[in-house]
Amino acid sequence: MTDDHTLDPIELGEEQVARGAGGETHQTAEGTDRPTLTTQQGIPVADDQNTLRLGERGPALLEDFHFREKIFHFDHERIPERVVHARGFGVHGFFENYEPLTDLTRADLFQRAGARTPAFVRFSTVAGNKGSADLPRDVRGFAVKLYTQEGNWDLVGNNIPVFFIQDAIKFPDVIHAAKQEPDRGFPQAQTAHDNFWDFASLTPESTHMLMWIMSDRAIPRSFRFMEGFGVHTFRLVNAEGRSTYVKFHWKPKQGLQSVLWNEAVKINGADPDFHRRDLWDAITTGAYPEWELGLQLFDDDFADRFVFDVLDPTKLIPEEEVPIRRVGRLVLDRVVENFFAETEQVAFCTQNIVPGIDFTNDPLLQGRNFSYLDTQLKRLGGPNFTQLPVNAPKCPVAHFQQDGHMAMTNPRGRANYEPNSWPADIGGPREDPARGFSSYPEQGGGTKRRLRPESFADHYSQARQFWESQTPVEQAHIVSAFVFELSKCERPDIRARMVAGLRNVHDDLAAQVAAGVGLTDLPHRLPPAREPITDLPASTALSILHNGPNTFTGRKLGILLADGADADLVAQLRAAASAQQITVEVIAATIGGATASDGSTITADQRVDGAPSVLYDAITLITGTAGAHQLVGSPAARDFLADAYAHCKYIGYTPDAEPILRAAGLGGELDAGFLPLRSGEAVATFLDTIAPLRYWPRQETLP
Ligand code: HDD
Repeated sequence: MTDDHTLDPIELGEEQVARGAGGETHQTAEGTDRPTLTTQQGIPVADDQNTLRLGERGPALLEDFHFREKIFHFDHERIPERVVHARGFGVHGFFENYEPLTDLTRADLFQRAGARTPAFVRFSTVAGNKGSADLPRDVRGFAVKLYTQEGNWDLVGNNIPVFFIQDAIKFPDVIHAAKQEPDRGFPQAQTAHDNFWDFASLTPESTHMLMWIMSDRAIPRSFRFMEGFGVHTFRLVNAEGRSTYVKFHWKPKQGLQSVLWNEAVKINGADPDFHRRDLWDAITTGAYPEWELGLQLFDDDFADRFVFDVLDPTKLIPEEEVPIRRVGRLVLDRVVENFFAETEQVAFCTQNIVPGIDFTNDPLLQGRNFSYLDTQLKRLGGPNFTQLPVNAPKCPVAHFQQDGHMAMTNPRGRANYEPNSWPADIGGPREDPARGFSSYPEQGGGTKRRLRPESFADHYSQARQFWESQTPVEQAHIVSAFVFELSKCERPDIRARMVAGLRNVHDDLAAQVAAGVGLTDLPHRLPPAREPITDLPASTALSILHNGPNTFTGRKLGILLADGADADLVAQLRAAASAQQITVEVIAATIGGATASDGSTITADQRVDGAPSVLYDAITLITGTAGAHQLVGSPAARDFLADAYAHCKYIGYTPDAEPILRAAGLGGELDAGFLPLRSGEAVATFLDTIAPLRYWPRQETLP
């Protein structure tokens, strides 16, 4: 400190040196070149530590423009969070087209094999506010902006192929019911409360989606391991104007994977940023996640004979009935430079489609086409949000729209209207009927009415098909999720009404949920609007476990280490893991690590009480005898193991480590999910064995 109480530059840490936008640089006391701190007006700042004041202990002066600008700007940093999908994480990438699809669509991005289209993808949860945790039980948004040469195409989808409601007019109701209750402002980021289940149990059309959100689809292990769906039926339109119906799918090359509910609860505490960190780590280490774009293509004949209405967004088309054609890949390979500029300011709008793609009359889609544009005005403050770099098309833009808040790219030339008779250089653009977007000339007409079509009346058959398509492990998880959520409802009549609705799905499900919430008598089933079909064939595409990865690649292995650990074994594990793009983290009683058997120090990435085993896909326990006894005394280490066991994870262990297993209550005969490890002995085989990710037979033996 100097006498006049200003900070000496030498005392400023790295982090205190503000980021400049470039500009003039100066030599700091450490001898490095850094930009000079300036105001927004570019005026160099001499002192950013003290306000301008009159006298040593006198009042601050209004004249201090730097202070006023700094505080003014800070006061206005926040913009309204999204009314839904507030918490999200966006990254850049590209879409690569496999082969020309000219027979199906004139959309530019599908015209050439190998053509790459830049993409921005934002994943999100729906109900939680911006600062909520990553792993509530919730739908995940999967919004893709494709910057094509003929304008931006936004495919604003979810990780679930159906929706709660059939008509957009019910959207405010379903969202109000799901989010925090208005009088108390909680519970946040969860549907486990009376309002949600009150609405859901009174809205039979939500039943199919309820099955999906009570399944492990709603607690994905990471954004990388989930599917995406465009949900609605859209149209592809080729150059001759022929239309083909299409449903869009994103298929993760990494396979599907979810966590268990008990893990999700703990992950939210241990690392509320679990999903965004995972994506950030994967991309920054070069393990770029990929999805294939799948098209389900069908015509009017199929639509007419399909047992459900293809315009009903609560229905899917089983892949077994209309197989998926994979037409390209989406690769996410670049993290954002600035979270606010990109992830917060990105504005997806379902009405952003390009020539060659068109809407259908799905009433949910039609309503969305109003809502998204409208919400961006509120959120981003004016009509020029399209000029923000993340939203701006990467193809030429020419129009007569002008002015408004924050106009940055303004039309040039004299004419700002058309028709006009000015020459081309100042007369502005003209429409082009041949190249421009034209809506598919669908026949319409009928009586003006508010109604729900009769063809939307079946609310249960596909919910039952979903249930019957799950493995027993997955069915058990669905039952527990219903029981958990309904047990949080204070009103018994809501619980009973929901169970009465589930009787239309499957009596096995209804009976198990009823037992779980303590209903002694199964309530009468709710009268359905239409009798459900009970013999739809099971579809393996609907199960996560049938679509697992069968490789540990891209997953995370935790090594709990203590003194006396076999250094060779750790080195071999690391090498084998790295060859398969598996992330390894070493966890120890202190962040300093442990002393290995050869006397070397193995440093830790995590301290055991900061890295519970829920953060890892499998664990290994590598200790010497003395080290094992040190860990026995650590509650965090015991929890680490007990949780890994209860979550059906594979546990590799060295023989000396057995005392900790016992201390964690894992006595008795160890099941086949425990894998003894010795250095030199087939470490790669260990990695192959843990490829199924969980040792599910254990679930049946757990209390
Ligand atoms: Fe929506 C955001 C997905 C129905 C109104 N929605 C939003 C986002 C996703 C979805 C992924 C986040 C976009 C982002 O990351 O910025 N929404 C869906 C899907 C739906 C759906 C798959 C059904 C198939 N949504 C839906 C309806 C309405 C809205 C029926 C209104 C009538 N959705 C909005 C919104 C949001 C939004 C209020 C909030 C923030 C935003 O748009 O940009 O306009």
